[in-house]
Amino acid sequence: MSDDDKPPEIEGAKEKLIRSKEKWAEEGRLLTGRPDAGRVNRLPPGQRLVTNWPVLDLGAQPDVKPENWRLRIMGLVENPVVYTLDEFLALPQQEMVSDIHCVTAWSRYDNRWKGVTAKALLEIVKPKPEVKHVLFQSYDGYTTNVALEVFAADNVLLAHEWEGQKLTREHGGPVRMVIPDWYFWKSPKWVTRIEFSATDRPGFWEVRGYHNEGDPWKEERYS
Ligand SMILES: Nc1nc2c(c(=O)[nH]1)N[C@H]1C(S)=C(S)[C@@H](COP(=O)(O)O)O[C@H]1N2
Ligand SMILES: [Mo]
Repeated sequence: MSDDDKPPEIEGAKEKLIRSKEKWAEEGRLLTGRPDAGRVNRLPPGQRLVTNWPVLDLGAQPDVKPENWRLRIMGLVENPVVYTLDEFLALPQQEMVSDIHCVTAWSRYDNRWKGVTAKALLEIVKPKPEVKHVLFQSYDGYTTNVALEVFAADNVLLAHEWEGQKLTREHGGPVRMVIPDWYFWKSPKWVTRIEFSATDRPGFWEVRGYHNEGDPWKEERYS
């Protein structure tokens, strides 16, 4: 049977199919490796998009003067460090764009952060083989926890700039964590201590009924 013999409507359908597959390829649909890889829908279930940037805290926004800020990275590591802000800003810097998903159901797209990648810090401090968890402590007493592999993701940043401006006090300046793959309660503001540990220690919200992980695509909101 030659091509000319095929009914025209079947030819049309095939074209359509090919075009839709082509579009999938362009969008990278069905690619895995990152939780949001190739997602056509960027908005996780139960979330609504906002264009403002809500502020969430425990009722206090610590006033950490740049000269007083310290970041201590400790626990089961080969090279524990304590950085002043100047020392931290002298580390290799990177810009990254990511979405925020808050467990209170707002999401904010395309936040441009600048800071030091978690990957870079891991290379400096070198966690020991038995490390499985990363525990954070902040200047307001807030704590939270993530698995080592979550901290080690390519898109995790210790940020001191947002949209080209110094990170404001209300959003966690001088320096906050940005862990875009998890709900934002896992991204501590005013961070001052990062501890590498063999055992887990649930943080402020995790002991108050929040999920120990926090994947917005799985709606890991509450435990
Ligand atoms: N130190 C500290 N970090 C924190 C919090 C906090 O209360 N204290 N709140 C968390 C919560 S619940 C959210 S949703 C985000 C809010 O960040 P934003 O205020 O910059 O939007 O910060 C997270 N990090
Ligand atoms: Mo939150």
